[in-house]
Amino acid sequence: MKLQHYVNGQWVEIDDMNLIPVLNPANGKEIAQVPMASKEVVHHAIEVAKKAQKSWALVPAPKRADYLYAIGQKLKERKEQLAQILTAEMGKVIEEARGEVQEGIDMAFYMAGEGRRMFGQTTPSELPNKFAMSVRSPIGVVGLITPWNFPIAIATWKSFPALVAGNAVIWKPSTETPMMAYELAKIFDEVGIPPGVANVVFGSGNDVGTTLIEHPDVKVISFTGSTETGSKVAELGGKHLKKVSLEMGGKNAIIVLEDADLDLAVEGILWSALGTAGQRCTACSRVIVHADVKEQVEQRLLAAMSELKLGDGADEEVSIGPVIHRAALHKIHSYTQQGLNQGARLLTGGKIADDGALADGSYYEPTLFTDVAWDSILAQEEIFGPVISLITVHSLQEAIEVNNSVKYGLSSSIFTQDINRVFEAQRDLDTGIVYVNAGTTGAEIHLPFGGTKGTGNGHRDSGVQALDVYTEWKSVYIDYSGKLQRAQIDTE
Ligand code: UN1
Repeated sequence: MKLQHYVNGQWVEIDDMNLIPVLNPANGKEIAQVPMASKEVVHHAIEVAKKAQKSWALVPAPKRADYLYAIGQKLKERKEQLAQILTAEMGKVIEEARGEVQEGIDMAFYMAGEGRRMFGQTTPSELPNKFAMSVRSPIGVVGLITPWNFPIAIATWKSFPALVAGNAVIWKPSTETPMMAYELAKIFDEVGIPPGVANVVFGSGNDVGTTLIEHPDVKVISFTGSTETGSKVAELGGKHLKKVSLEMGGKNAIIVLEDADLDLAVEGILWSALGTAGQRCTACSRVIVHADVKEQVEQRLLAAMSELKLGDGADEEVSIGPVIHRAALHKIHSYTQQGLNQGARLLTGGKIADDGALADGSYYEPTLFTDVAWDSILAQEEIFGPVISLITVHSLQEAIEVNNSVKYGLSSSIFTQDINRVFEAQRDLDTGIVYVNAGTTGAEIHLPFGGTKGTGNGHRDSGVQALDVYTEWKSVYIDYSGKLQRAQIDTE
Protein backbone atom coordinates (compact mmCIF):
# COMPACT_ATOMS: atom_id res chain seq x y z
CA MET A 1 0.00 0.00 0.00
CA LYS A 2 1.31 3.43 -0.95
CA LEU A 3 0.32 6.18 1.43
CA GLN A 4 -0.36 9.73 0.24
CA HIS A 5 -0.08 13.16 1.77
CA TYR A 6 -3.41 14.81 2.56
CA VAL A 7 -3.38 18.49 1.65
CA ASN A 8 -6.28 20.86 1.00
CA GLY A 9 -8.79 18.02 1.28
CA GLN A 10 -7.02 16.07 -1.45
CA TRP A 11 -4.68 13.11 -1.73
CA VAL A 12 -1.45 14.35 -3.23
CA GLU A 13 -0.07 12.47 -6.26
CA ILE A 14 3.17 10.86 -5.22
CA ASP A 15 6.44 10.37 -6.93
CA ASP A 16 7.53 6.72 -6.67
CA MET A 17 11.13 7.86 -6.36
CA ASN A 18 10.45 9.27 -2.91
CA LEU A 19 8.86 6.31 -1.19
CA ILE A 20 10.36 4.57 1.79
CA PRO A 21 9.21 1.25 3.25
CA VAL A 22 7.25 0.94 6.50
CA LEU A 23 8.26 -2.25 8.31
CA ASN A 24 6.41 -4.29 10.89
CA PRO A 25 8.85 -4.41 13.81
CA ALA A 26 7.49 -7.82 14.82
CA ASN A 27 8.75 -9.57 11.69
CA GLY A 28 10.56 -7.05 9.48
CA LYS A 29 7.95 -7.35 6.72
CA GLU A 30 7.06 -4.36 4.60
CA ILE A 31 3.48 -3.27 5.27
CA ALA A 32 3.32 0.03 3.39
CA GLN A 33 5.33 2.66 1.61
CA VAL A 34 5.39 6.22 2.76
CA PRO A 35 6.13 9.20 0.53
CA MET A 36 8.65 11.81 1.60
CA ALA A 37 7.33 15.26 0.83
CA SER A 38 9.30 17.76 -1.17
CA LYS A 39 9.62 21.35 0.01
CA GLU A 40 7.00 22.31 -2.61
CA VAL A 41 4.41 20.02 -1.04
CA VAL A 42 5.09 21.52 2.40
CA HIS A 43 4.93 25.07 1.07
CA HIS A 44 1.69 24.30 -0.72
CA ALA A 45 0.23 22.84 2.49
CA ILE A 46 1.19 25.98 4.41
CA GLU A 47 -0.32 28.21 1.77
CA VAL A 48 -3.68 26.41 1.68
CA ALA A 49 -3.75 26.10 5.46
CA LYS A 50 -3.22 29.82 5.85
CA LYS A 51 -6.13 30.54 3.56
CA ALA A 52 -8.43 27.93 5.08
CA GLN A 53 -7.70 29.06 8.63
CA LYS A 54 -9.18 32.49 8.02
CA SER A 55 -12.65 31.07 7.42
CA TRP A 56 -12.24 28.25 9.96
CA ALA A 57 -11.55 30.80 12.69
CA LEU A 58 -14.95 32.39 11.95
CA VAL A 59 -16.87 29.12 12.27
CA PRO A 60 -18.43 29.13 15.75
CA ALA A 61 -16.41 26.89 18.07
CA PRO A 62 -19.37 24.57 18.83
CA LYS A 63 -19.67 23.99 15.07
CA ARG A 64 -15.94 23.29 14.78
CA ALA A 65 -16.47 20.87 17.64
CA ASP A 66 -19.09 19.01 15.62
CA TYR A 67 -16.30 17.80 13.35
CA LEU A 68 -14.45 16.48 16.37
CA TYR A 69 -17.55 14.64 17.57
CA ALA A 70 -17.82 13.06 14.12
CA ILE A 71 -14.11 12.15 14.17
CA GLY A 72 -14.51 10.64 17.64
CA GLN A 73 -17.45 8.59 16.42
CA LYS A 74 -15.49 7.23 13.44
CA LEU A 75 -12.52 6.40 15.67
CA LYS A 76 -14.90 4.54 17.95
CA GLU A 77 -16.45 2.55 15.12
CA ARG A 78 -13.00 1.65 13.79
CA LYS A 79 -11.28 1.07 17.11
CA GLU A 80 -10.40 -2.57 16.44
CA GLN A 81 -9.25 -2.04 12.87
CA LEU A 82 -7.10 0.91 13.88
CA ALA A 83 -5.63 -1.00 16.82
CA GLN A 84 -4.58 -3.81 14.46
CA ILE A 85 -2.84 -1.35 12.13
CA LEU A 86 -1.20 0.35 15.09
CA THR A 87 0.23 -2.91 16.36
CA ALA A 88 1.47 -3.83 12.90
CA GLU A 89 3.35 -0.58 12.37
CA MET A 90 4.49 0.20 15.90
CA GLY A 91 4.72 -3.20 17.56
CA LYS A 92 2.87 -2.56 20.84
CA VAL A 93 0.70 -5.43 22.04
CA ILE A 94 -2.84 -5.33 20.77
CA GLU A 95 -4.44 -4.61 24.14
CA GLU A 96 -2.29 -1.50 24.47
CA ALA A 97 -3.04 -0.51 20.89
CA ARG A 98 -6.75 -0.62 21.71
CA GLY A 99 -6.01 1.54 24.73
CA GLU A 100 -4.16 4.04 22.61
CA VAL A 101 -6.98 4.36 20.09
CA GLN A 102 -9.30 4.84 23.07
CA GLU A 103 -7.08 7.72 24.17
CA GLY A 104 -7.73 9.34 20.78
CA ILE A 105 -11.47 8.77 21.09
CA ASP A 106 -11.49 10.30 24.56
CA MET A 107 -9.53 13.28 23.34
CA ALA A 108 -11.95 13.85 20.45
CA PHE A 109 -15.00 13.99 22.72
CA TYR A 110 -13.22 15.94 25.43
CA MET A 111 -11.93 18.62 23.08
CA ALA A 112 -15.26 18.72 21.25
CA GLY A 113 -16.74 19.68 24.61
CA GLU A 114 -14.30 22.59 24.73
CA GLY A 115 -16.14 23.97 21.71
CA ARG A 116 -18.86 24.96 24.15
CA ARG A 117 -16.54 26.05 26.94
CA MET A 118 -13.18 27.49 25.95
CA PHE A 119 -13.63 29.73 28.94
CA GLY A 120 -12.09 33.12 29.22
CA GLN A 121 -12.60 35.49 32.14
CA THR A 122 -14.83 38.41 32.80
CA THR A 123 -13.60 40.68 35.50
CA PRO A 124 -14.57 44.10 36.89
CA SER A 125 -12.89 47.12 35.40
CA GLU A 126 -11.34 49.68 37.74
CA LEU A 127 -13.34 52.38 35.91
CA PRO A 128 -17.11 52.95 35.91
CA ASN A 129 -19.17 51.88 32.89
CA LYS A 130 -16.39 49.81 31.50
CA PHE A 131 -16.41 46.07 30.86
CA ALA A 132 -13.34 43.82 30.85
CA MET A 133 -12.85 40.28 29.63
CA SER A 134 -10.25 37.94 28.24
CA VAL A 135 -10.92 35.58 25.36
CA ARG A 136 -8.91 32.92 23.56
CA SER A 137 -8.04 33.65 19.93
CA PRO A 138 -6.73 31.13 17.44
CA ILE A 139 -3.16 31.71 16.32
CA GLY A 140 -3.14 30.58 12.69
CA VAL A 141 -1.31 27.69 11.08
CA VAL A 142 0.25 25.24 13.51
CA GLY A 143 2.86 22.58 12.73
CA LEU A 144 2.69 19.31 14.63
CA ILE A 145 5.63 16.93 14.78
CA THR A 146 4.74 13.64 16.42
CA PRO A 147 6.65 10.48 17.40
CA TRP A 148 6.24 6.78 16.61
CA ASN A 149 5.60 5.48 20.13
CA PHE A 150 2.04 6.85 20.37
CA PRO A 151 1.21 7.46 16.72
CA ILE A 152 -2.42 8.31 17.26
CA ALA A 153 -2.84 9.43 20.87
CA ILE A 154 -0.20 12.15 20.77
CA ALA A 155 -1.46 13.39 17.40
CA THR A 156 -4.93 13.80 18.89
CA TRP A 157 -3.57 15.59 21.97
CA LYS A 158 -2.14 18.19 19.65
CA SER A 159 -4.44 18.41 16.65
CA PHE A 160 -7.83 18.36 18.39
CA PRO A 161 -7.24 21.35 20.68
CA ALA A 162 -5.60 23.19 17.79
CA LEU A 163 -8.61 22.58 15.54
CA VAL A 164 -11.35 23.30 18.04
CA ALA A 165 -9.62 26.57 18.88
CA GLY A 166 -9.80 27.63 15.23
CA ASN A 167 -6.32 26.93 13.89
CA ALA A 168 -5.33 25.07 10.74
CA VAL A 169 -3.01 22.14 11.22
CA ILE A 170 -0.11 20.67 9.30
CA TRP A 171 0.84 17.40 10.87
CA LYS A 172 4.12 15.64 10.19
CA PRO A 173 3.88 12.18 11.72
CA SER A 174 6.87 9.93 12.24
CA THR A 175 7.83 8.03 9.09
CA GLU A 176 8.13 4.88 11.25
CA THR A 177 4.39 4.95 11.93
CA PRO A 178 2.65 6.82 9.11
CA MET A 179 -0.29 4.44 8.75
CA MET A 180 -2.20 5.76 11.74
CA ALA A 181 -1.77 9.26 10.34
CA TYR A 182 -3.06 8.09 6.99
CA GLU A 183 -6.10 6.54 8.70
CA LEU A 184 -6.76 9.73 10.63
CA ALA A 185 -6.42 11.75 7.42
CA LYS A 186 -9.07 9.50 5.86
CA ILE A 187 -11.33 10.27 8.79
CA PHE A 188 -10.72 14.03 8.43
CA ASP A 189 -11.75 13.60 4.82
CA GLU A 190 -14.83 11.52 5.56
CA VAL A 191 -16.23 13.93 8.14
CA GLY A 192 -15.78 16.72 5.61
CA ILE A 193 -13.53 19.01 7.61
CA PRO A 194 -13.09 22.04 5.32
CA PRO A 195 -10.22 21.61 2.84
CA GLY A 196 -6.90 22.95 4.08
CA VAL A 197 -7.86 22.96 7.75
CA ALA A 198 -6.27 19.61 8.60
CA ASN A 199 -3.30 18.48 6.49
CA VAL A 200 -0.99 15.50 6.82
CA VAL A 201 2.45 15.67 5.24
CA PHE A 202 4.91 12.81 5.54
CA GLY A 203 8.64 13.27 5.54
CA SER A 204 11.78 13.62 7.58
CA GLY A 205 12.37 16.04 10.40
CA ASN A 206 15.24 17.57 8.49
CA ASP A 207 13.12 18.37 5.45
CA VAL A 208 9.47 18.73 6.44
CA GLY A 209 10.09 19.58 10.09
CA THR A 210 12.66 22.26 9.31
CA THR A 211 10.52 23.77 6.57
CA LEU A 212 7.59 24.05 8.95
CA ILE A 213 9.70 25.64 11.68
CA GLU A 214 11.35 28.14 9.35
CA HIS A 215 8.27 29.21 7.43
CA PRO A 216 6.93 32.61 8.57
CA ASP A 217 3.30 31.50 8.18
CA VAL A 218 3.57 28.65 10.67
CA LYS A 219 3.13 30.32 14.03
CA VAL A 220 3.24 27.41 16.47
CA ILE A 221 5.27 24.22 16.52
CA SER A 222 4.28 21.43 18.85
CA PHE A 223 6.83 18.67 19.05
CA THR A 224 7.07 15.38 20.90
CA GLY A 225 10.28 13.39 20.61
CA SER A 226 13.80 13.18 21.94
CA THR A 227 15.37 15.91 24.03
CA GLU A 228 18.19 16.14 21.50
CA THR A 229 15.84 16.87 18.59
CA GLY A 230 13.56 19.01 20.77
CA SER A 231 16.44 21.26 21.63
CA LYS A 232 17.17 21.76 17.91
CA VAL A 233 13.49 22.53 17.32
CA ALA A 234 13.62 25.10 20.12
CA GLU A 235 16.78 26.66 18.78
CA LEU A 236 15.47 27.04 15.25
CA GLY A 237 12.02 27.99 16.49
CA GLY A 238 13.54 30.61 18.77
CA LYS A 239 15.42 32.13 15.89
CA HIS A 240 12.17 32.48 13.96
CA LEU A 241 10.22 33.66 17.03
CA LYS A 242 7.87 30.69 17.03
CA LYS A 243 5.80 29.54 19.90
CA VAL A 244 7.32 26.12 20.50
CA SER A 245 5.77 23.47 22.73
CA LEU A 246 8.08 20.58 23.52
CA GLU A 247 7.41 17.22 25.08
CA MET A 248 10.61 15.24 25.38
CA GLY A 249 12.38 12.52 27.29
CA GLY A 250 11.85 10.98 30.67
CA LYS A 251 13.74 8.89 33.18
CA ASN A 252 10.84 7.96 35.34
CA ALA A 253 11.07 6.17 38.65
CA ILE A 254 8.88 4.19 40.99
CA ILE A 255 9.75 4.54 44.66
CA VAL A 256 8.97 1.47 46.75
CA LEU A 257 9.07 2.21 50.47
CA GLU A 258 9.38 -0.45 53.14
CA ASP A 259 5.67 -0.30 54.03
CA ALA A 260 4.46 -0.71 50.43
CA ASP A 261 2.02 -3.35 49.28
CA LEU A 262 4.71 -5.28 47.43
CA ASP A 263 2.37 -7.31 45.22
CA LEU A 264 0.83 -4.11 43.98
CA ALA A 265 4.21 -2.41 43.58
CA VAL A 266 5.59 -5.28 41.52
CA GLU A 267 2.53 -5.24 39.28
CA GLY A 268 2.92 -1.49 38.85
CA ILE A 269 6.62 -1.84 38.01
CA LEU A 270 6.03 -4.56 35.42
CA TRP A 271 3.20 -2.72 33.72
CA SER A 272 4.87 0.64 33.54
CA ALA A 273 8.43 -0.56 32.84
CA LEU A 274 7.77 -3.32 30.35
CA GLY A 275 4.50 -2.18 28.78
CA THR A 276 5.06 -0.87 25.24
CA ALA A 277 8.43 -2.65 25.59
CA GLY A 278 9.56 0.30 27.71
CA GLN A 279 9.04 2.75 24.86
CA ARG A 280 6.76 5.24 26.58
CA CYS A 281 8.03 8.64 27.56
CA THR A 282 6.38 7.77 30.86
CA ALA A 283 7.96 4.31 31.15
CA CYS A 284 9.36 3.38 34.54
CA SER A 285 13.07 2.97 34.01
CA ARG A 286 14.27 3.13 37.61
CA VAL A 287 12.96 1.47 40.74
CA ILE A 288 14.11 3.28 43.84
CA VAL A 289 13.66 0.68 46.51
CA HIS A 290 14.05 0.81 50.27
CA ALA A 291 16.86 -1.51 51.46
CA ASP A 292 14.48 -3.40 53.78
CA VAL A 293 12.40 -4.72 50.87
CA LYS A 294 14.98 -4.71 48.09
CA GLU A 295 15.53 -8.47 48.01
CA GLN A 296 11.83 -9.21 48.10
CA VAL A 297 11.21 -6.84 45.22
CA GLU A 298 14.06 -8.43 43.24
CA GLN A 299 12.72 -11.94 43.80
CA ARG A 300 9.15 -11.05 42.95
CA LEU A 301 10.17 -9.18 39.82
CA LEU A 302 12.35 -12.06 38.68
CA ALA A 303 9.56 -14.57 39.21
CA ALA A 304 7.04 -12.43 37.34
CA MET A 305 9.45 -11.63 34.50
CA SER A 306 10.11 -15.31 33.86
CA GLU A 307 6.41 -15.69 32.95
CA LEU A 308 6.42 -12.99 30.28
CA LYS A 309 6.04 -13.93 26.66
CA LEU A 310 7.91 -11.99 23.99
CA GLY A 311 6.50 -11.95 20.49
CA ASP A 312 4.32 -10.35 17.87
CA GLY A 313 1.98 -7.94 19.64
CA ALA A 314 -0.88 -9.01 17.37
CA ASP A 315 -0.95 -12.32 19.26
CA GLU A 316 -3.28 -11.84 22.24
CA GLU A 317 -1.11 -14.16 24.36
CA VAL A 318 2.01 -12.04 23.99
CA SER A 319 2.93 -9.77 26.90
CA ILE A 320 5.85 -7.83 25.33
CA GLY A 321 6.16 -6.86 21.70
CA PRO A 322 9.18 -5.80 19.68
CA VAL A 323 10.96 -2.46 19.90
CA ILE A 324 10.53 -0.13 16.97
CA HIS A 325 13.53 -1.14 14.84
CA ARG A 326 16.99 -2.67 14.79
CA ALA A 327 18.74 0.59 15.52
CA ALA A 328 16.70 0.92 18.73
CA LEU A 329 17.58 -2.64 19.64
CA HIS A 330 21.28 -1.94 19.34
CA LYS A 331 20.99 1.28 21.29
CA ILE A 332 19.25 -0.52 24.14
CA HIS A 333 21.88 -3.22 24.07
CA SER A 334 24.70 -0.72 24.22
CA TYR A 335 23.09 0.74 27.37
CA THR A 336 22.89 -2.63 29.08
CA GLN A 337 26.54 -3.28 28.16
CA GLN A 338 27.55 0.04 29.66
CA GLY A 339 25.54 -0.86 32.75
CA LEU A 340 27.55 -4.04 33.17
CA ASN A 341 30.78 -2.15 32.63
CA GLN A 342 29.82 0.31 35.36
CA GLY A 343 29.24 -2.51 37.85
CA ALA A 344 25.44 -2.96 37.85
CA ARG A 345 24.37 -6.54 38.63
CA LEU A 346 22.30 -8.19 35.88
CA LEU A 347 19.56 -10.42 37.27
CA THR A 348 17.89 -11.35 33.99
CA GLY A 349 17.83 -10.37 30.31
CA GLY A 350 20.48 -8.09 28.87
CA LYS A 351 20.27 -9.75 25.47
CA ILE A 352 18.79 -9.28 22.04
CA ALA A 353 16.17 -12.03 21.67
CA ASP A 354 16.49 -13.71 18.30
CA ASP A 355 15.49 -17.32 18.75
CA GLY A 356 13.19 -18.93 16.21
CA ALA A 357 10.24 -16.74 15.28
CA LEU A 358 11.84 -13.71 16.95
CA ALA A 359 14.79 -13.66 14.55
CA ASP A 360 13.13 -11.43 11.94
CA GLY A 361 11.81 -8.87 14.41
CA SER A 362 13.46 -6.46 16.86
CA TYR A 363 13.11 -8.00 20.30
CA TYR A 364 14.94 -7.31 23.51
CA GLU A 365 14.73 -9.57 26.53
CA PRO A 366 13.04 -7.96 29.52
CA THR A 367 16.00 -6.93 31.62
CA LEU A 368 16.48 -6.42 35.33
CA PHE A 369 19.53 -4.85 36.90
CA THR A 370 20.11 -4.34 40.60
CA ASP A 371 22.70 -2.49 42.69
CA VAL A 372 22.63 0.28 40.13
CA ALA A 373 24.43 3.44 41.23
CA TRP A 374 22.07 6.44 41.15
CA ASP A 375 24.53 8.45 39.06
CA SER A 376 25.48 5.72 36.57
CA ILE A 377 24.50 5.72 32.90
CA LEU A 378 21.75 3.13 33.46
CA ALA A 379 20.20 5.35 36.11
CA GLN A 380 20.53 8.64 34.28
CA GLU A 381 19.99 8.15 30.54
CA GLU A 382 16.68 7.49 28.83
CA ILE A 383 16.94 3.94 27.45
CA PHE A 384 13.51 3.53 25.80
CA GLY A 385 13.50 -0.25 26.11
CA PRO A 386 12.43 -3.02 28.51
CA VAL A 387 15.16 -2.39 31.05
CA ILE A 388 14.58 -1.94 34.80
CA SER A 389 17.28 -0.65 37.13
CA LEU A 390 16.95 -1.08 40.88
CA ILE A 391 18.58 1.56 43.05
CA THR A 392 18.70 1.03 46.80
CA VAL A 393 17.91 3.82 49.27
CA HIS A 394 17.38 4.08 53.02
CA SER A 395 14.78 6.80 53.46
CA LEU A 396 12.03 8.75 51.74
CA GLN A 397 14.27 11.82 51.56
CA GLU A 398 17.01 9.87 49.83
CA ALA A 399 14.45 8.34 47.44
CA ILE A 400 13.20 11.78 46.47
CA GLU A 401 16.73 13.05 45.95
CA VAL A 402 17.54 10.10 43.69
CA ASN A 403 14.28 10.59 41.81
CA ASN A 404 15.11 14.24 41.23
CA SER A 405 18.77 13.62 40.31
CA VAL A 406 18.07 13.10 36.59
CA LYS A 407 17.90 15.73 33.87
CA TYR A 408 14.28 14.85 33.08
CA GLY A 409 11.04 15.37 35.01
CA LEU A 410 8.08 13.65 33.39
CA SER A 411 6.54 11.08 35.68
CA SER A 412 7.19 9.57 39.10
CA SER A 413 5.46 7.20 41.46
CA ILE A 414 5.53 6.14 45.07
CA PHE A 415 4.22 3.01 46.72
CA THR A 416 3.55 3.45 50.43
CA GLN A 417 0.63 3.11 52.85
CA ASP A 418 1.62 6.18 54.83
CA ILE A 419 -0.51 9.21 54.01
CA ASN A 420 1.99 11.65 55.46
CA ARG A 421 4.73 10.35 53.23
CA VAL A 422 2.34 10.46 50.25
CA PHE A 423 1.78 14.17 50.71
CA GLU A 424 5.43 14.92 51.30
CA ALA A 425 6.38 12.98 48.16
CA GLN A 426 3.79 14.57 45.87
CA ARG A 427 5.07 17.98 46.97
CA ASP A 428 8.76 17.21 46.50
CA LEU A 429 8.91 14.94 43.45
CA ASP A 430 10.07 17.22 40.66
CA THR A 431 8.00 15.79 37.81
CA GLY A 432 4.97 16.96 35.86
CA ILE A 433 3.05 13.82 36.77
CA VAL A 434 3.06 12.01 40.13
CA TYR A 435 1.35 8.70 40.86
CA VAL A 436 0.64 7.21 44.26
CA ASN A 437 0.27 3.44 44.50
CA ALA A 438 0.24 3.13 40.71
CA GLY A 439 2.99 2.88 38.08
CA THR A 440 4.41 5.79 36.10
CA THR A 441 2.21 5.34 33.03
CA GLY A 442 -1.48 5.79 32.39
CA ALA A 443 -2.01 9.52 32.14
CA GLU A 444 -5.64 10.47 31.43
CA ILE A 445 -6.39 12.89 28.64
CA HIS A 446 -8.26 15.52 30.63
CA LEU A 447 -5.26 16.32 32.81
CA PRO A 448 -2.20 18.21 31.62
CA PHE A 449 0.57 15.95 30.29
CA GLY A 450 4.15 17.08 30.41
CA GLY A 451 7.17 17.49 32.58
CA THR A 452 9.77 19.64 34.20
CA LYS A 453 13.47 20.18 33.45
CA GLY A 454 14.73 18.45 30.27
CA THR A 455 11.31 16.95 29.59
CA GLY A 456 9.65 20.11 28.42
CA ASN A 457 9.69 23.84 28.05
CA GLY A 458 6.75 24.74 30.24
CA HIS A 459 3.87 23.79 27.97
CA ARG A 460 1.48 20.90 28.36
CA ASP A 461 -0.20 18.50 25.99
CA SER A 462 -3.77 17.31 26.59
CA GLY A 463 -5.97 18.66 29.35
CA VAL A 464 -7.57 22.06 29.00
CA GLN A 465 -4.03 23.42 29.32
CA ALA A 466 -3.30 22.25 25.76
CA LEU A 467 -5.48 25.15 24.61
CA ASP A 468 -2.81 27.52 25.92
CA VAL A 469 -0.44 26.26 23.22
CA TYR A 470 -2.90 26.89 20.39
CA THR A 471 -4.46 30.17 21.47
CA GLU A 472 -3.41 33.68 22.29
CA TRP A 473 -5.10 35.46 25.15
CA LYS A 474 -6.84 38.64 24.09
CA SER A 475 -7.91 41.15 26.73
CA VAL A 476 -10.91 43.17 25.65
CA TYR A 477 -11.99 46.45 27.33
CA ILE A 478 -15.34 47.92 26.40
CA ASP A 479 -15.93 51.43 27.64
CA TYR A 480 -19.60 52.45 27.60
CA SER A 481 -19.20 55.63 29.64
CA GLY A 482 -19.12 57.85 26.53
CA LYS A 483 -16.02 59.67 27.72
CA LEU A 484 -12.30 59.09 27.79
CA GLN A 485 -11.44 57.27 31.00
CA ARG A 486 -7.78 56.87 31.76
CA ALA A 487 -6.77 53.71 33.61
CA GLN A 488 -4.48 54.26 36.60
CA ILE A 489 -4.98 58.05 36.31
CA ASP A 490 -8.70 58.81 36.64
CA THR A 491 -8.88 57.13 40.01
CA GLU A 492 -11.19 59.50 41.90
C1 UN1 B 1 4.12 8.88 25.80
O1 UN1 B 1 4.76 7.94 26.22
O2 UN1 B 1 4.68 9.77 25.12
O3 UN1 B 1 0.53 7.99 30.27
C2 UN1 B 1 2.68 9.03 25.99
C3 UN1 B 1 0.77 7.19 29.38
C4 UN1 B 1 0.01 7.28 28.09
C5 UN1 B 1 0.64 8.27 27.17
C6 UN1 B 1 2.12 8.12 27.02
N1 UN1 B 1 -1.35 7.66 28.37
O4 UN1 B 1 1.62 6.32 29.51
